[in-house]
Amino acid sequence: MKLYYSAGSCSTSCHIALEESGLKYEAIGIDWDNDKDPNVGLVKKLNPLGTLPVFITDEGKVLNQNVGIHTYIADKARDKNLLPPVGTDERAEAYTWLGFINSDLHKSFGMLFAADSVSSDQAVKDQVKKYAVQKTKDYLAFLDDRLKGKDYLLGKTFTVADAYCFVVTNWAKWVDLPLDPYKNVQSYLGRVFERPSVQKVY
Ligand SMILES: N[C@@H](CCC(=O)N[C@@H](CS)C(=O)NCC(=O)O)C(=O)O
Repeated sequence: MKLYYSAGSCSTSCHIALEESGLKYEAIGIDWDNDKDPNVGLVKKLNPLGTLPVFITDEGKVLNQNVGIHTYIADKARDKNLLPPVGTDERAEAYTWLGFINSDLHKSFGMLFAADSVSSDQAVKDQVKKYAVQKTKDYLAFLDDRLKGKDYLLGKTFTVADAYCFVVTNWAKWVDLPLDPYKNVQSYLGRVFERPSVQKVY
């Protein structure tokens, strides 16, 4: 299996998941800003949406969404418990977290990254930024509350949802959003950071 990713972006989380899985894989770093990188054109062909991650299974199937890729990796390495078994409440809980990270937290940070390009009008940019900052803070406060007394999102066991949550929440640094008010989030990030998989790829 092959992963195209760019360092620090959400696709890094798939890289962490692969490392946790112990599966054999190839990870190819993409430099979006380098037109001469032949993989930039290749990835855009493989994924017309123009986003990473792009993942190719050993059977040649192309996957281009975080949730699908994380699930695929976890299910290929069942012995590593990177997702709870199908049909359990815990599996549904893990998907609830993947949904929150993918369509709430990831997207509110995404809005912050995009705020400067939504308009040439500074007042509009400021308004978008204000809205996105508030949304992101609301999500971080929710996450902080839910992490109370837990090592990982599902309790004691690390799952692919933690890999994704770790990478996305760390974007707070990139947008100067202090994490000091979210003590549980801070200790959680420190805990995930210590994992050998994260040390190797992050
Ligand atoms: N819906 C996609 C979104 C992936 C996504 O937003 N990727 C970002 C990096 S975090 C990207 O490739 N952005 C490049 C761009 O939009 O030009 C998923 O969940 O996998």
